Amino acid sequence: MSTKDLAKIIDEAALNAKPIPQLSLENEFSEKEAYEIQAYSIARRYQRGEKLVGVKLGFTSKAKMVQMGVHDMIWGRLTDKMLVGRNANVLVEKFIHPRAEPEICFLVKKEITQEISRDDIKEYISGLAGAIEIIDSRYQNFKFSLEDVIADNCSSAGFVIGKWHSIDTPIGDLKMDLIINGEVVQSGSSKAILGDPWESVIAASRLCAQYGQVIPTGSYIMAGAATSAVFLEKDQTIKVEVESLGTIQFSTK
Ligand code: OOG
Ligand code: MG
Repeated sequence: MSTKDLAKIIDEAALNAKPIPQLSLENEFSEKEAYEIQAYSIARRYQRGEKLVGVKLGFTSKAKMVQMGVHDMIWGRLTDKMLVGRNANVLVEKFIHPRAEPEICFLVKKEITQEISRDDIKEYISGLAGAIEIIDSRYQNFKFSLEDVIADNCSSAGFVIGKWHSIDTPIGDLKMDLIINGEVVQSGSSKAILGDPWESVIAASRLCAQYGQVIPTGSYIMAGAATSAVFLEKDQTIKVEVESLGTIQFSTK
């Protein structure tokens, strides 16, 4: 099957919240082709009127790589349809088997078209916030190869952004807790994200430039989770508490 045909399959699985077998079981495709499938599947979303609002990194922490059995960093695209408002009440049936994870989000001040360095950060980034990502693999049993998950837009399904803070806020080693119905279910540090979440901004700039994806002004960069992700059920309150950055919350129904 062509990468375009595979993109249709993965897009429809997401659209209908119907899990599919791993694409790689019946089709051989490279990492480069996996990104092509992702791009085609997102193009289908754009055709339905969705807009690109940011990019995300995945597997930037050891905890996530170990949980999912993969070995490399990946990136995906975020659209306006995935943005979940703070304190929103989200219908779990919209998803296949959603999980939540604690993240840090950055606000892009100036379009990024090439790899940037630490010295460029002030020019390109205007804010940072605690965040929650909702991931939802379109593959049965949340099981995939690295190529599969890239093709599946890195399981992207939703994200909630907390209040913006100054980029001068130290974020190198902040406690990050994921709390479900009042119980701390995951606890980690922002340090788990590539040793320092700012490294995710650099990595996003490099990877997006490599694949010809501009990171637009006003868009978001999600750094990747600091801890493993946890399955969601209905009637839950999901909170992420990030030291210095406050609490981000939503609920499920
Ligand atoms: C892939 C997405 C990984 C992260 O923050 O590491 C990711 C998955 O775990 O299904 O979003
Ligand atoms: Mg994530």
